[in-house]
Amino acid sequence: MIKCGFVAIIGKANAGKSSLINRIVNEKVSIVSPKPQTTRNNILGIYNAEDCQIIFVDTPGINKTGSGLDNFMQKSIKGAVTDVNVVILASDITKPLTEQERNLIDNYYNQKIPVILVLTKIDLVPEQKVFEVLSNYSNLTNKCELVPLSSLKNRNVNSLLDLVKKYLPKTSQENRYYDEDLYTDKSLKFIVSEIIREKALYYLDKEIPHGIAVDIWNFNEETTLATIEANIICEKDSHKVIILGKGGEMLKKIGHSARVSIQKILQKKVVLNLFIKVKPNWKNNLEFLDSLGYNINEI
Ligand SMILES: Nc1nc2c(ncn2[C@@H]2O[C@H](COP(=O)(O)OP(=O)(O)OP(=O)(O)O)[C@@H](O)[C@H]2O)c(=O)[nH]1
Ligand SMILES: [Mg+2]
Repeated sequence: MIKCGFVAIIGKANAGKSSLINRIVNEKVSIVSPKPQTTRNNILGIYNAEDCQIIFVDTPGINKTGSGLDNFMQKSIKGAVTDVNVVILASDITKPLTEQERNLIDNYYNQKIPVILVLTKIDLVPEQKVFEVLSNYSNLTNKCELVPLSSLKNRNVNSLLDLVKKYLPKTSQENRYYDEDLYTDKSLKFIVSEIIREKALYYLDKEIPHGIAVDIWNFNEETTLATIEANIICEKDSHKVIILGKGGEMLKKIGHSARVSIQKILQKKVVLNLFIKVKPNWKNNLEFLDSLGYNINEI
C-alpha cells in the first residue's frame, strides 16, 4: 500500500509557494520571481516516491479580484482547494501573520480540511527568531500544524513531506493518479512560455511585469534543434519601448537568458525569436485570456 493525495499550496503573493513546489518536485515546474503575482494559474507538481504519490497544486497569490485576469487567478485558488486532502498555507516568516491568514486557518479548520501553516524563508532569520515565532503561534496548533522551512536551503522540507503523508489516504500501487515519470500536468510549451515571462519579470520593473503575457505561436522541436517564436504582449506603446530597450538591448537580454534556461530544459539547441505586441486592455479581453489558457470557466 502507498499514500496518495492532493495538496493545495496557497498563500499571499511572494510567500514562496512556487519555490517550495519546485524544491519538493526537484524540477522547475513553476516560475519564481521577487515580484508579487508571478504565478497566474494552478500548476501541478507531482512528487513520486516508492511509498507515495503526492500531487501538489501551486496557486496564484491571494489578492483582490479586478481585471478578468485577476478574477481568473483568484478563482483558480478556490478551484485548487476543492477536494484536496491537505491545504498548505505558506507564509513568509519575516512578516507577521495577517488577519486574512488567520481567518483562512479558521475557515479550513471549520471545514475539517487539515491545514499546515508553513513558515517559509527561515534562512533569512536567526534560529532564535524561528523559535520565537513558533512560540507566538503556539495557540494556533489546535487548528493547524506548523512547519518552518527554507526551500532555498532545503531545510525541513522532508519533515513537511512526512507530515503531509500522515494525512493522505492509503491505496494500492496501481492507484497512483499519474505515471511515475510525470512531474507536472503542464506541457513543455507552457513551461517555455512561463520561462520567457519569468525572465521578463526579472528584468522589467514597476507595473510592466504585471501587464505582460507570452504567446508562443511557433514551437517546432526537432531532434537537436528547437525553433520557438513568441510574442510578448504588453498593454501600452510606452511599455513596448521599455521592453525593447535602447537599440533592442532589453529584449535581447530577456531573450538570451530565456534561451539559456530553455536549452537546459529541452536539452537541445534553441533558436528563440521574440516579438513585442501591444494589446491594450488584454487583461479584460476574455477571448484573448482564453487563448492564453486563462479561462475562468474551465476552473
Ligand atoms: N531567502 C529565501 N528566499 C526565498 C525562499 N523561498 C522563496 N524565496 C524568494 O521569495 C520570492 C518569491 O518566491 P516565489 O516562489 O515566486 O513566491 P510565490 O509565493 O510563488 O509568489 P506568487 O507566485 O507571486 O504568488 C523569490 O524572490 C524567491 O527567490 C527561501 O526559502 N529563502
Ligand atoms: Mg508563485
